[in-house]
Amino acid sequence: REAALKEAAADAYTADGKRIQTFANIGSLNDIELAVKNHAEGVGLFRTEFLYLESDHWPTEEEQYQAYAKVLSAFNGRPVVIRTLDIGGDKDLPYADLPKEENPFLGHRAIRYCLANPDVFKTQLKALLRASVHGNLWIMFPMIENLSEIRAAKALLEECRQELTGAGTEVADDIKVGIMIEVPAAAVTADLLAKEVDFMSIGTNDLTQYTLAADRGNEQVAHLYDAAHPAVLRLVKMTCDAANKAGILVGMCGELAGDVTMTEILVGLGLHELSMSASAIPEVKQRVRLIDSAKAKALADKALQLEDGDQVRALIRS
Ligand code: PYR
Repeated sequence: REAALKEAAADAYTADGKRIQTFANIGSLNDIELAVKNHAEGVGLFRTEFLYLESDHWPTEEEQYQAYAKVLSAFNGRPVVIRTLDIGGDKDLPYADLPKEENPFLGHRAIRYCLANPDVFKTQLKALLRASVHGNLWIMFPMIENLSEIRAAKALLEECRQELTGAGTEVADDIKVGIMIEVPAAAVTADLLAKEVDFMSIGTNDLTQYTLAADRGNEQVAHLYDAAHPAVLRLVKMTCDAANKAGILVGMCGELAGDVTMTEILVGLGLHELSMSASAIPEVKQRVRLIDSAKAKALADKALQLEDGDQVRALIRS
């Protein structure tokens, strides 16, 4: 029993010694406890939306700082990937006065909204920078579609840093900056985007819906929405290849990352980090330890040649 407890607490390596980081997705401050208890090796997606959704006003820099400092401290030097505000799409804010859109998922959401509203964005970025001294902060921009968005977001981040340090506020100097890959265009041009960032994380929920043009909330097309579709897996592979070539970290934080039946294929596609709901971590860690990375790569290569998600799942079962 003691050995089992020790194994649960240990970091995950494949049978042939390749490190696969198993991180937690966190959607509220209450999630921190289970993530720590289940030995998450870090946080791969801290969704900041709850701070905005649970508030009746734009959360202040101080309110945000408290939340970010809390999660950074709880993870004690382990990486904590905090995603900047991802509103729009299916997430509305009463006090934000977002215009009604015909196609909100193709509309003014996430980084697009933040770049157009620099006051909102800078408040969040300053709260993040101030909190950075409490741990190992990685900042992640959502819904990136092109290079100029990354450059504009980084320029605002730098502006915030200058303003804070100019006023004598301490900011960590080793903050990593990355992007989510959830728009097909970003996956296809991942080699270009990789030059501007320290890490990339694939959001398979949005990437799947955009790749297959199937709204994940629409029952009539739910049968088309399948993250195991080889078209999605090929985009994952392109992203991993680009990241590995550029020598940066590549992870996954969509629901696919917590599907233990997919772990071997995901490792075979070249991911370094899988971020999931904390409840899935123990099982995924166990699975990682059984994997031989050469066999996983062969399995992934086979999956990429199949016709649909059902064939991919049949391959896994066999
Ligand atoms: C996605 O998979 O789209 C996320 O935002 C996690």
